[in-house]
Amino acid sequence: MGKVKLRWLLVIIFILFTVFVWAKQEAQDSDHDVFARRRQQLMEKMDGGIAIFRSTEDTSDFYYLTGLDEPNAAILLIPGEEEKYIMFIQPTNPMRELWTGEHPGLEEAERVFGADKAYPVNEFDKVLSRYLRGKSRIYLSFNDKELYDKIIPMVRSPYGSEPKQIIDPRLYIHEMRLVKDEKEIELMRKAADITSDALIEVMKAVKPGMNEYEIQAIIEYFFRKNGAQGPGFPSIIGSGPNATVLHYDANNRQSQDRELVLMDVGAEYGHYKSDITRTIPVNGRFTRRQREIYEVVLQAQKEAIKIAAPGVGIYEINTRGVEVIKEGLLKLGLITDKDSQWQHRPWLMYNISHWVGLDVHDVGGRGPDDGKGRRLEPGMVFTVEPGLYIRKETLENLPGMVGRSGAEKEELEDFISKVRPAVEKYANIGVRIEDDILITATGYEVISSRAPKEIDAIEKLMRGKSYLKKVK
Ligand SMILES: [Mn+2]
Repeated sequence: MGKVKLRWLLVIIFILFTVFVWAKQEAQDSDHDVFARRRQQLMEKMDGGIAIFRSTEDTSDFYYLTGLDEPNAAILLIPGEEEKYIMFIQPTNPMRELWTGEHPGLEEAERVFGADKAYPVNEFDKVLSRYLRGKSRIYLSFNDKELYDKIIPMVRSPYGSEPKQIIDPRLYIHEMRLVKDEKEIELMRKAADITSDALIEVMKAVKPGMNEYEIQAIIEYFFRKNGAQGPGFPSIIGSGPNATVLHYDANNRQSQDRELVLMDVGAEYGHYKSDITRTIPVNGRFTRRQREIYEVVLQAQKEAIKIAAPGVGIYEINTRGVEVIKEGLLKLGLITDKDSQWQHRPWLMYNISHWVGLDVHDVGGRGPDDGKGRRLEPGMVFTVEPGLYIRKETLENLPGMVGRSGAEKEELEDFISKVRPAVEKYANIGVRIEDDILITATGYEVISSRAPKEIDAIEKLMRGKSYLKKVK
């Protein structure tokens, strides 16, 4: 190769390298712009003063504002000041990193995370009391009791500048977290895709005799194989009677032929959670009774999702789901009166929706107690997860369960004797179907729709091949 050619080659390599470094820097910058925008938005809502957050408490709020995932860090936000973003972080320490790996330090706090000034976290108390002086409003989470106890003596005399107000900033942050931006939606889609794919794989692999923890291991293997950090919450794998236990997570029972297995799982991707439930027959075929219960739950779930749109209240989703559940229960003989306020409650005892995001039960609250609740807006993400849980013992416990609804003793006894045959028939059947719904400008999108939930689709998938079936 001639000298000239070599020179050109070097020039080209240099240009490519420069572009690569620049693109990488750009990507990092835009990632951190999101967090800077959120801090700015919060500071605009603050009425002067100073806000204090620690990563040890309200971890998701802390991450939402900083993009920093460190167990021992804190920040101050001081709108109107020259230095308005102060970060406290563990300084880098080569000896410690030998054990724990690399961590961002003071330099990264400013360069990468955009702090105007960074201090070692062990100087927090000393430095904080200086920044507190003369501030009439302090924003701090009432959830962080330790910080609260620390602040009160600091702001008392002798400085003579006791704050006029202490305000919980979660009010503002949770309102912001409720509506997801494009980047968040992208991460949530990815989390839902990974979870759906894991459910597809496990449907192919499940067979009678498989232990609940084995099913859990398969799902979580596919979570990590496909790039998730892992499960975003403890996986619930309930076979047979365990499917009727809402938050069962012992996951150590061996499944039996002709049983259902309920899998309530969710991968975490880039700090965002998904939350999907599928209920399948371990041998690949629903029995007639399982099918009857399943179809009621599926119908209720689909009907409830169908009404989702901007302006609809989150409670209305629940009301619609419960309405369909009641119609089904009446047909199956599990209730005697469709208009009863309490009869369905032994079989479905919770509200069928919650927000999802950085937390699996995400913040934001259910809104006004006006029968409609929080009105949906584009960018909100929530679950729709009706279920039916038929336990024989429930009839025995019924007086306690519906006691507060005001049903009379005779009314209860009459109900129990009338539904007992149906309860015996469907005993130990537990079904829950859960998807993650994103509200769009015109309606909704089921972001977990990739995981099949129709009976035919599940049975077809379960007849498919899985290399995991060969493993003894
Ligand atoms: Mn859920």
